[in-house]
Amino acid sequence: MARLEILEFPDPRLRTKAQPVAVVDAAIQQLVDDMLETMYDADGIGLAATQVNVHKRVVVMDLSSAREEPRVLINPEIELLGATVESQEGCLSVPEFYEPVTRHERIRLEALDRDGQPYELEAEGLLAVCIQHECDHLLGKLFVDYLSGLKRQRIRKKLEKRHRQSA
Ligand code: K2U
Ligand code: ZN
Repeated sequence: MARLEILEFPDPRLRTKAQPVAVVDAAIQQLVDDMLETMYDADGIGLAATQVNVHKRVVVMDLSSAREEPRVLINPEIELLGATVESQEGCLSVPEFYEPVTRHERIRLEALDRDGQPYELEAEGLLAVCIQHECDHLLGKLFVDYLSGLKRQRIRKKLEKRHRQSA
């Protein structure tokens, strides 16, 4: 297992569109395991492969309080259902910033699990929000893209300054 580096906004690599996984082999399973270790270490409830500079359609999540219920989404496809709802979002790639984002309150998900087996589920609440947030990452989209240009620029400037100071 390995902890991977998480890219931070405005790193342009976060804008890369992920490619579908052709075969769920040992290399993909190792990526899943490394992403889970990285997500748990960063206290996140989700992580997309894009965030660790791997441009494949792979997402891991764990919304359980005990942090013992990992979810693996390979080649996820979602159908947006229900009304829209606004909730506070953060992102491991936009650390320490939280802003309201509007998402669909319910979604239907089709994906492959860590063994390459297909599954589907309907999700609502935080699980639905997180799945939409992670699938946006695979399209090179960040939650700051839903904010005003002024708010996005303010966040970008603050993170660029923090990156310069820690260089
Ligand atoms: O993609 C990521 O950076 C992981 C996010 C997932 C997430 C974003 C928005 C709403 C729900 C999940 C991180 O886990 S951000 C930290 C966090 C933790 C709990 C609830 C909200 C945000
Ligand atoms: Zn994120």
